[in-house]
Amino acid sequence: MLDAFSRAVITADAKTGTIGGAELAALKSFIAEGNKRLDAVNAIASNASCIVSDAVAGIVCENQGLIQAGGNCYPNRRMAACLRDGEIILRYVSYALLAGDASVLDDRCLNGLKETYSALGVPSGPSARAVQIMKASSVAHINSTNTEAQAGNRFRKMETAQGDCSSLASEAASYFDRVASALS
Ligand SMILES: CCC1=C(C)/C(=C/C2=NC(=C\c3[nH]c(/C=C4\NC(=O)[C@H](C)[C@H]4CC)c(C)c3CCC(=O)O)/C(CCC(=O)O)=C2C)NC1=O
Repeated sequence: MLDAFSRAVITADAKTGTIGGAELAALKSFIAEGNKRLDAVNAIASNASCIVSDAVAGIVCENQGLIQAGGNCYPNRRMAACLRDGEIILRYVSYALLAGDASVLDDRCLNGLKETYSALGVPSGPSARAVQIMKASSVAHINSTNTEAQAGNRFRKMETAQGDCSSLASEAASYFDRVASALS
């Protein structure tokens, strides 16, 4: 498992080089923006059960066959496994965002997941769709653009300093896209 720092080291070592100006500048900004990153991780982690249950409710709403006999969220044992998988995926995305590197997500969550899903008959379309809904919701939480209209009585605004989190939001989005493409 790598993070932004160890990634810079192995990249330099692979070229038998020193860690140069561009890498140091990137790490400097990683540190300078560190509090924002922690807030972004917290925005996901503190809202995880809401983000996951909303995504799974969404795929069931769009595809009711999932909870009927023969569907992969039926019976409750499978629904529970599905919700648990959503939590697992979101947790690894939050680790990747904390580390500033996708390797923890790749190695400990995505490696072999597609094969596991196809062996168990977990459908890839709804899985990828659940990941996309978690992405949209997480990005809204990071950017603080979530609204009462979307969330209803579960609406919750994080008490963070307001600022530009767009690059962290797109970094987080890229980890969700990574999950979706690993499953397809
Ligand atoms: C550390 C990383 C890690 C991951 C990622 C993981 C995933 C994982 N998901 C599984 C099952 C499952 N995953 C789902 C998920 C879904 N079904 C749907 O229709 C939806 C589209 C989707 C939820 C969004 C379901 C229903 C099962 C149970 C399938 C079965 O037993 O028939 C299984 C098989 C074993 C089990 O049931 O626990 C694994 C290994 N386990 C891990 O340890």
